[in-house]
Amino acid sequence: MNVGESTVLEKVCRRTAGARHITLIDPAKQSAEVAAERAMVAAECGSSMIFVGGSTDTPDDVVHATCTAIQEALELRMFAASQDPTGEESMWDIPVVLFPGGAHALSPAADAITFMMLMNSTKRAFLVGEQVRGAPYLDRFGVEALPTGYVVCAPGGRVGEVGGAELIQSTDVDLVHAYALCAKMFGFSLLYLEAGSGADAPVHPDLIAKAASVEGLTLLVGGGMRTADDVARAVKAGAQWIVTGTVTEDASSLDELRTRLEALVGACTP
Ligand code: 1GP
Repeated sequence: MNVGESTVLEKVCRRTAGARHITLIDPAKQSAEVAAERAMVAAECGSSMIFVGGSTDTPDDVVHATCTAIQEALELRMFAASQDPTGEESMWDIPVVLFPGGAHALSPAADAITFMMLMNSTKRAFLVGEQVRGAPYLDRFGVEALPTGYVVCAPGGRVGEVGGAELIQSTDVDLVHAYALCAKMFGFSLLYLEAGSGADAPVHPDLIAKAASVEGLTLLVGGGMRTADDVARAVKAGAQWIVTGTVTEDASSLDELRTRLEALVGACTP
């Protein structure tokens, strides 16, 4: 699948040039109402997509409530903008995409899902097991699957532990290159290099650059990015989509969140 064949990816790529920013919202970390408020700030600041997920044990009703609250808030903002001659409707026209920890964390209210293989996992469940469990539900929901190779790099955090990942170290450039080639050969659209949520160091730029040298994949990078400099380094190395979550979760107010996200989104287009 290329970008032109996916309505969700096509929408994101039409919206902005250069690298894009994605705001990750973990439904386990706040109420659905607060999640929707945070997502609206993210959209206002220029995030191109909202990922919903992250934790490994969130029940699907919590995920569904969060997706629904975000979609309703986006629709309301879009309607309000359509009634206002100075309103920017397109600002609110962003996809809500599941970023699941497993087959339990699905919702028909999402526009799409990063349908992931944790490629460097040692556990069958994360290679194909959860995917087999989830596929019939996604088929029934009509949620678009975005085939994603997910590769966990050091330090890896909780996803590295729970996922049983053989972590990619910062010097493993040939290995990350092999994973990127493998993702392309499987026909994945996206390749996601993950350092782990809240990581004390983001994915090393050498790994990003080597993965980016494989054409035909959209390269996502996330984990441990907190500052505009972190984002700029990753973008310079070749990251096309930047995912941040913790900076949103630990902002003390919506104003602080706005300041943070404006800086991170700004750094995506140097
Ligand atoms: C986690 O890559 C994402 O899956 C985001 O990480 O929470 O560190 O921003 P942070």
